Amino acid sequence: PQAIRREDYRPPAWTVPEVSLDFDLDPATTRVRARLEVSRREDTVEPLRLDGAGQRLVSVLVDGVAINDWRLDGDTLEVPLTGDTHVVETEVEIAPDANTQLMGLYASNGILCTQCEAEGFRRITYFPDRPDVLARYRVRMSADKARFPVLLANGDPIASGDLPDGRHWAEWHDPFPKPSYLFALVAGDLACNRSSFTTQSGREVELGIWVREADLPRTHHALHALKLSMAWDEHVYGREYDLDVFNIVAVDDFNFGAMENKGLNIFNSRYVLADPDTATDMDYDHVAGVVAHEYFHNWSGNRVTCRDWFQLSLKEGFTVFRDQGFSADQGSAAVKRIEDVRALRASQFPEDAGPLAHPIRPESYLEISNFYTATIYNKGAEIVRMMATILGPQRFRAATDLYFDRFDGTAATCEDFVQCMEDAGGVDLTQFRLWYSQAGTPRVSASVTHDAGSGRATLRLGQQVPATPGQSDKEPMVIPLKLRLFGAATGRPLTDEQLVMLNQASDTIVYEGVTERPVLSINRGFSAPVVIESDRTPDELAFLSGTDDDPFARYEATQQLMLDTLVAGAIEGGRTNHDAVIRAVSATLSDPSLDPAFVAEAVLLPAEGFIADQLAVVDPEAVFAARQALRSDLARQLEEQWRAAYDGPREPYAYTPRAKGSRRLRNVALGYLAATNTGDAGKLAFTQFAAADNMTDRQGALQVLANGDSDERVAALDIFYNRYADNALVLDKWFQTQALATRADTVEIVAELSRHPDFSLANPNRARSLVGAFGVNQRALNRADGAGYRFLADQLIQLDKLNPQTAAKLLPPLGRWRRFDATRAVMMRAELERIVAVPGLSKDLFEQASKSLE
Ligand code: HT7
Ligand code: ZN
Repeated sequence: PQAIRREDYRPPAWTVPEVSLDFDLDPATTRVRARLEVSRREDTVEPLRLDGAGQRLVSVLVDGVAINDWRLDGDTLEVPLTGDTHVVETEVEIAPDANTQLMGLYASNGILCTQCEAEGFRRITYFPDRPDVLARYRVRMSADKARFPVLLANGDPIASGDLPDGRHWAEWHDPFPKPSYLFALVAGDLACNRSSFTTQSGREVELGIWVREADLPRTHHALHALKLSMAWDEHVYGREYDLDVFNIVAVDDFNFGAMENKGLNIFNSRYVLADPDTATDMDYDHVAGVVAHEYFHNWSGNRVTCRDWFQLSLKEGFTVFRDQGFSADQGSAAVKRIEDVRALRASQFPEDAGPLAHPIRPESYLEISNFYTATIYNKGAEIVRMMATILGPQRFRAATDLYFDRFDGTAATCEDFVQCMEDAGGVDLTQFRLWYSQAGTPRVSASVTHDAGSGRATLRLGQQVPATPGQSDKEPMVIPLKLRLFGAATGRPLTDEQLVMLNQASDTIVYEGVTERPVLSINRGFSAPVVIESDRTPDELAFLSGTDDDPFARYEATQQLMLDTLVAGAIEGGRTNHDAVIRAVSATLSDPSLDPAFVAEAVLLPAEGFIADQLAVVDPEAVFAARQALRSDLARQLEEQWRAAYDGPREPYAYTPRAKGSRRLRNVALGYLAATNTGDAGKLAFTQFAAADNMTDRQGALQVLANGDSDERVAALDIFYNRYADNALVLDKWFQTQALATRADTVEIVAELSRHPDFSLANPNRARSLVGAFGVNQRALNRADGAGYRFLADQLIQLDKLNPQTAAKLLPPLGRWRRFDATRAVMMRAELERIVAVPGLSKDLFEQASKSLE
């Protein structure tokens, strides 16, 4: 396959100001007539080239006359045109029922729906399917009225009516020019939870959440989150909604979380449906976060879109930053920051350190859908966050206002965004731009020395950006570090918090008048997405864990202390001294001033994957053993505190920050109580499981049971399965819980589950719940006999035939072979080679597997 390069970008030869689409909808064969008003850009002599993929071309007309001198170059339709403006009409046939890739127009449980980002529109009709061609769309749909009573598209509804043969039609018009990736239609038997929102300028917007009738009671949280998001974007960014309607449709088969189509968002039902019986607190948070994310795209993505797909982080990084801000404002900002950093470390740091590392603005790709990555999204958000930190809140808001104003209705670049930050912020971001072009997570060294006699403290900082594929030499980055010094003896702050811009390979900062030994609190609030390597002692980390005034830094000190202990344990292969961690956790548990939600995060051990990332050569069994040893020591030595946390005052079920925090801490405590191995752990978990009046408590208990081998394990899994056999989203949890289990026989269990009648690779949620969860289960995937690698590769090869995008997303765990011992590395490479050799392999999976072998 041919690589697409950023440097090859050329503006489109033809623009398409107006499009009319006419869909004769039928799941087996849908007929699409497209009428494109095309306009030649000055001085181009190129023919009109329209992208296509997989459709059957029926006819081509130019200015109302059928032509035969069109040409198909692969999937591209070339139409020779002589004038500067023409009307080009095409008619094609497509087969939604046969579409298992879930790109373009497809069927999901009887609903016809579309997914066009990034390049799905070309699977519907011939079009210049690139984000810098903005057109106004008029859409007419006709369909069988009994099967598809609801017909939705982008923009506002214009007209509808009945047809003689039991069919009906509807017409929609979107007044905002948009790229083809934002096109959407939905046809189905759907019920609507309706409401309205009055914008800040007094316009009434009709809101609708469309689902199957039976799911209506589970739509209230999403609707509420939508209204909160609309108000938040007005309040925080001054952005108002611009159409008369805003619809969200939930579908069960979806390659991603959701899609921000103009006025007609289409969601994976997982991010719409929630009620206490079926959704955990985390599910509720994700629903609100994804609703907000898609809504915020209306400005950061739709009104201002991307010039080309290399600029993807322009909309995704910025929109993640915006949704993170929204979620932080709904509850504890500190806990939200901890969750976001935990997610970054779990998914983006390994990506940045592996064979698929890429900058947030990549230079080339084979298949763009492989670049919807944690780097583009989450690291992209961190880079926007750093600019917000550098500018401060007022200037950052002025810069985003300028950006929306300057680029409204256009397709912009990352450079345009940074230029607005400079223009409105009055700062020079020349060197900062390296964050857009250099991959790899910078490592920052920090050490403080103190001369008690002179009262002088010296902070020495250094940075090193590791080599990544195609980038061996790196320039020093601009790294904004929030830091503060505390007195070790008195616990007093010795300095104010300061923002240090580390922009050279090394730097030194001298503090005078420091009368006691200082302890360094650095990268407070995780001000930069870097790894800090400091020489702080276990005592100093324990001190910060108990006293730092920045909650994130306090969490971080506890984690660093745990991490140092676990790494030592994994390397030494035996018991290391756990005392400092036990003291720090005990102090955190007994500090009444702390929010229980924060305590729950702070006392959790770093994930196995993150511990492994610190090692030169990963020994997964040693990592697992070190983590289990520390976990059971913490469990036994602090048993009374865990029991007190578990038995403490309980909130009745409510989705409030307070009640959520109490459930979270109780579930974490249950996990530790189970790790005491005192025999009654299974009973305690089962009692919670059986008595739970909400999914958070039920699933929390089930995960504890699934990890162990108590008698109650099988009973609980059976009860859970039988209770939720009709609910696909909850059955996903049943599969996922077992795939994540830390048992020695998880590979066998998962292989058995892949043959379960309820398992199917055709549904991405189900595939991710088993195969995706298994891929992040360090112990099971990396089993010494290679059975885990084999299972994963087998599943990916099968999945690729149905849904290449989803298969490609699940491949990266196999690409980490360089991090393991020679035996495992050979086995992982063998599986990658087996994948690459499959005849007819998709471009998606080929790109991921072949790059992983390099
Ligand atoms: N912008 C959306 C991306 C997306 C997507 C990409 C590839 C294949 C399928 C997809 N569905 C949605 C989602 C978002 O970031 O909001
Ligand atoms: Zn997005």
